[in-house]
Amino acid sequence: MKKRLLLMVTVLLLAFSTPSTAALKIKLGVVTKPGSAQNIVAEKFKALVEERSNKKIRVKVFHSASLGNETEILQQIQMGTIEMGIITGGPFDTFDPIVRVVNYPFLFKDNAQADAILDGPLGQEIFKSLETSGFKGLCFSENGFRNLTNSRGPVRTPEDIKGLKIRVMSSALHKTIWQALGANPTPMPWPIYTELEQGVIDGQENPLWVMEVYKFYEIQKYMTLTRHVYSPHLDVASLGWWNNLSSENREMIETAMEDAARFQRKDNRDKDAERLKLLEAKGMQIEIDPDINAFRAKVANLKEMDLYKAPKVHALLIKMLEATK
Ligand code: EAX
Repeated sequence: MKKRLLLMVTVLLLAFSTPSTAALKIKLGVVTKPGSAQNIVAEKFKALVEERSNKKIRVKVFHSASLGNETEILQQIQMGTIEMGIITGGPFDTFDPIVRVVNYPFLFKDNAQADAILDGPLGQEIFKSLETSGFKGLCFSENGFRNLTNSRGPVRTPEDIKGLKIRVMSSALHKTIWQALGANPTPMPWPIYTELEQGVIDGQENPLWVMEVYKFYEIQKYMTLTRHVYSPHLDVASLGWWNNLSSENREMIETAMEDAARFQRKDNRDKDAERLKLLEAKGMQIEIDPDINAFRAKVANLKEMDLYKAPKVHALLIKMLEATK
């Protein structure tokens, strides 16, 4: 008898303790594999937001392009079939050319300057603009400063990259930069190991972590620390979905993403010195002191190009160039 009573009480308790609202489920897309910069942000965000919400918010990270390439992930976020993404600045610029402003060559001097500007009002102007195309920008995490690698020969000056077949991100800006530098660029979505291995392309450009995590040292003998573009990720949500969230959930998601981004930027930077040593030990020949002024001169007139012609894009570029002088 006692046992049956206990059972009934337990059943009742369980029935009434079931949360009245089901957990909020978030699908988050990244194009890279575990251990990559994007995945470190995504996993940290998941851990923080699930813990802080007592699992009332649940995040499923779809990695390694299982939801498509970055352009396709962005399209699905626009439609609202995916809630969030950690997406590299490059492919973003076809959705809103204002993103070209952050990818402007040789814009930021160093990490501290990039953080101060992207976390400040100029970064917010980019996110404000993105609302027009259906994205809610939460914050910036980072890929990092991009460097050139190739399998053809050492590169110290723009002369050395004449005709070099290089892969660039799906971005008109990145294609234009490499054309201006004298290379022969082809836009392709990530990943690109096979194309490099088979010699469809001679080179590519990415931050140091990529050469390590994707083992490019196996197939790219030469690296040049060009640091030609500071490459952020835009950590975004679907605007329609975002607008329907409770303010409590928005607050929780936004602060968790900001904390994840800060954590990842530091993590990425802390590891760079070791990465250089590792890549050298793996046999890469690294040019640490290229003729940056010669590279700069080749892209000096980019700001006058059509890429930056839209009035709001041009206005922000001018402010950004002023702020980074
Ligand atoms: O993070 O496509 C690219 O070159 C990106 O930098 C890639 O997602 C690696």
